[in-house]
Amino acid sequence: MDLDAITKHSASHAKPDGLILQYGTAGFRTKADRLDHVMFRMGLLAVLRSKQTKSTIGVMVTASHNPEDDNGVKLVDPLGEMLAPSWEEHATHLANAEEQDLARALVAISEEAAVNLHQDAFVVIGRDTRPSSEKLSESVIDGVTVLGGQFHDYGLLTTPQLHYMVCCRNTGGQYGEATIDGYYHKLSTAFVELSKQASCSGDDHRTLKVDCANGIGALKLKEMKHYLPQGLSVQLFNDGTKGKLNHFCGADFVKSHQKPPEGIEMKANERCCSFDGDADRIIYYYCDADGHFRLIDGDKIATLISSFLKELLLEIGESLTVGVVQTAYANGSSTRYLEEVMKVPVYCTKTGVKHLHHKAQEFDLGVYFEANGHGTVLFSKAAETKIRQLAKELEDKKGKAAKMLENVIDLFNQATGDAISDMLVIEAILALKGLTIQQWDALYMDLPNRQLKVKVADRQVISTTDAERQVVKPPGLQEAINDLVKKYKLSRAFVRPSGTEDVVRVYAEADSQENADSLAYEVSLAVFQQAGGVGERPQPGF
Ligand code: NG1
Ligand code: ZN
Repeated sequence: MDLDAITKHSASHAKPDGLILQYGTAGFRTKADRLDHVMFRMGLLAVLRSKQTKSTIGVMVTASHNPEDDNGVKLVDPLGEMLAPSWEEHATHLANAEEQDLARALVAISEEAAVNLHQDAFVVIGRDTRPSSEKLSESVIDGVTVLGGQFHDYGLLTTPQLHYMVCCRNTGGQYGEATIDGYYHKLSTAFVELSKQASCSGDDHRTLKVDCANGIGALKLKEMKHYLPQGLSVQLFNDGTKGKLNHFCGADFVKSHQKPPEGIEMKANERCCSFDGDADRIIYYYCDADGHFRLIDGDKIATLISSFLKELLLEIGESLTVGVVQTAYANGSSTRYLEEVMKVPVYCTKTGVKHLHHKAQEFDLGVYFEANGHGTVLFSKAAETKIRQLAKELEDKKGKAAKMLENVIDLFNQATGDAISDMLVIEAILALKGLTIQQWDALYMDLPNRQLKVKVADRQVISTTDAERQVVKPPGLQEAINDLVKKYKLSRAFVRPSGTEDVVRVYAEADSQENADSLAYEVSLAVFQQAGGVGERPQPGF
């Protein structure tokens, strides 16, 4: 390592004095103008990680569903997974080292992680459409080059597309070709093959309205349209030509406000969906005949997908295990439906896809979705091999089911949740089963719920256990929540410090919207009073 050169380059990406940032559930995320030094340093870190793993490492510049003037960065590990936890710590140390300590911090990481500095390094970079992203990705490249790493800059990509590229490059092209054309080709081929089986469903011309959150999803769906069959017509809204990124639109807005985005025309019973700013989340919705807005969230997506997979598994008759992984935010009705009606085992993990992903790897077919629409299906290597073998050898009903499962494997981005990939799987399933969006929605009734945020002086005063469903500290808060929950029917509530925002999140469910709202308000007040609330006290009503 040329430590002098690194120190010299770092001076032009100087860290603002005293700024401390944490590599959280989604990497680093804050106002874009505070991130230049972090980008440079993540370029450095990606090189070390690449040398250590002898693999290509990804760096994605995005702040997902956050406002337009935020930005962020995360590293992608060799098989397209999230960065390993020990390296999250290295990332935090490196980002927070003062200028004069940077070289020392780099050496310390190399030693601790036993990095062979003579090894070659290769880093791939992607970015979203934020105005700040281009300049910030140049700072990443600066970091990569000064440490002698080689790189390929893919420019504008969705987050899942970058995960895909990393996975392709590290599997010798087995997973797919590491180009944008390779991505479209892989997904569209699997989609066409799977949809072919739907010949008897009648409805051959299907329209889907997509709110692209004024983000990267719009650009990429536009490119992909040429690869999709005539049967599926995708109409884009909030395509970034006018509106602001994630502003009154996008999956996060729709899910948290439980209302349609601005800028989309919805007619009764039309199928609509929203992506988030970097296209790794998807939420469906429609307006019913009475004009009521109906949300179909990640839980209902997981339900649709797992019921389809279970049917196919029944056809092929192999004893492959299926598990669904959720978080505490999963609607109580979805958990009950999956366990009691569909008889699939359901597991609850902490918030953040890395936790869900990890748990899902324990099954042959692991379906994981956060209620906010981030998720995918993982197939174990053994299951994949078995399915591909049956698909090749058999021509009967069993072989047909195996072929469909094979298409599903190819269609899901198994490296991470992917709005485009999930959308195509959902569209194929609806067509195959001849289901309308109302029929899908009617699988079960969501319990009315409300999510709120509370500002406190230090959100870390709250600590939780039992997959974040119980508060351990501060003492007394859990008892207060228990007492409030008892006042309502079919009720449940929990609180946890956010990993991406400086707030405490409150979630409540009850038998009516009014009661869910009221419980959420009362719990927010308890948090405000017992966990050091700051600013305005929570107010009832929304
Ligand atoms: P935090 O801010 O820790 O709640 C949010 C989402 C997560 C996950 C991350 C990363 C909710 C309640 N939380 O985390 O599910 O997606 O952002 O983007 O939706
Ligand atoms: Zn996202």
